[in-house]
Amino acid sequence: MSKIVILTGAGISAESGLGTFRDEDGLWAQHRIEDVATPEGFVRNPALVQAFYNARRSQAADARPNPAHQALARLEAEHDGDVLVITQNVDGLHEAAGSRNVLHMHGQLDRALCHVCDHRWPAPDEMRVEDACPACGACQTRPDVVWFGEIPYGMDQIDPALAEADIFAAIGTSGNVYPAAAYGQHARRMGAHTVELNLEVSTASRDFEEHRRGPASEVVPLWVEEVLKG
Ligand code: BJW
Repeated sequence: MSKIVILTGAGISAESGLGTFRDEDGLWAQHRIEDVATPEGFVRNPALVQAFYNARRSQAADARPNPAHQALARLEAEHDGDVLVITQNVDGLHEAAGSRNVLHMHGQLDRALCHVCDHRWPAPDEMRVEDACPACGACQTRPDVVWFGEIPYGMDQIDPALAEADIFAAIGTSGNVYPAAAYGQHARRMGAHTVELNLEVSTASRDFEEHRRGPASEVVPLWVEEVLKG
């Protein structure tokens, strides 16, 4: 039974209407990373950070999965083996499409985290600076997302999954952010067949043996069809 590991990035959700980070009109063209995606930025101006994530939570709540998310859910349902989706995305579109084996390595918009006691709970639609943690009462609650300088989630599951993968595919990610940017190279060294599906050449393209260029909603369903046919 073959094992398939898939890394997804913002590009897979772009056709669902959610902005990417580093494309020309992406989030980092409108917001400074240091202000909204670092623990230091949160300490400096928590209201700005909460407003940034409240707006994204609201957009994500309105978004619907596209054919790429749906194709990965079909792959999990129909493949005679393991399928793990490691997503860098904080939206819930893989789950909305029906994927069950999903690891959110950069956290989730619909979860809240207490900066003081590490308690986690479902985030309200609007998080506010003055919200108290339901466990310890401290007023330092934040979105449960992984900022620069923080350790991503699931590292203990990801390394063995990459080592055991027969196929590793990266979809819609620019290869600029570590550790995810090194997964193609790592999986290939460990013996996986590596495929990149992206609109364009990425920083990590050279680490992949096979490339499928085009919008995720078109190239992912075609690739899934081929994998299922064997
Ligand atoms: C389409 C498409 C369509 C468009 N169809 N494709 C120096 C050297 C090396 C590393 C470091 C360094 N200095 C610091 C570091 C580490 C740092 C890092 O990588 N920095 C880089 C800037 C160099 N990393 C970290 O700090 C991480 N932690 C860490 O390393 O801890 C240490 C440790 C690790 C492991 C074990 C033990 C210790 C944490 C990184 C956290 C990143 N957080 C963010 C924000 C999350 C919350 C939120 O969403 O706001 O994660 S930043 C942002 O970038 C977000 C994304 O998940 C991440 C990746 O972006 P992604 O998904 O690739 O999006 P884009 O926009 O970049 O690319 C979109 C792609 O889609 C493009 O290629 C398009 O072509 C394509 N596309 N439309 C198909 N329709």
